[in-house]
Amino acid sequence: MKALLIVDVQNDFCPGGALPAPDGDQVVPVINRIMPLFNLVITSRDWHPANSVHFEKWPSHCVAKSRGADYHPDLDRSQFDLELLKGTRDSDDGYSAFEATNIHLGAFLRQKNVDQLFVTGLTTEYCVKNTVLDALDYGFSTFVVTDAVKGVNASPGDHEKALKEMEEAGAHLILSSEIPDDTCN
Ligand code: VGL
Ligand code: ZN
Repeated sequence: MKALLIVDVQNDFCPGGALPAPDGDQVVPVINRIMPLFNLVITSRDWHPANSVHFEKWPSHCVAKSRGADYHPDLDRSQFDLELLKGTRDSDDGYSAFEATNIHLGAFLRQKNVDQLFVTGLTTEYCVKNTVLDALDYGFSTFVVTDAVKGVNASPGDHEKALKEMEEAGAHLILSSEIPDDTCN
């Protein structure tokens, strides 16, 4: 069975937010369109305490319960099956959805017999990449939906470089239009 993972589509990673991917909001209509192709939809959110060593590296962002930590307002929440929270401690971890602290994602996916994981969201170089590399380590067949991920691009080309790293690690790069519809809904 296949599952969709939506990483950190939060206000702070979108234009106007604290740590924006310049085109971050553009993933929202793509993700809304593909959600019906999945029987299992999982989201993650960066969910930091107000004081965290994480903010020695980054501007303050996605503080738990703040507006910046909310999902982008246009993201369709009606099909979410599981919501993960990560980066919840005073530490610099939580880049990967597999580090969520409210549920063990790897064990959950195995229990649900997920073998193919389709990853979307923000941001390509950090949380998407770390999530995809962990998914590969867990042995999941892992797909990066390239028109549904966006990077911060602090240096031009960072997004493409991260896509290449994920592909070299064994991830499949696909377009949203190539995802099979086998849900029998
Ligand atoms: C992220 C930097 C710091 C991300 C989170 O979601 O990609 N990036 N915290
Ligand atoms: Zn963060």
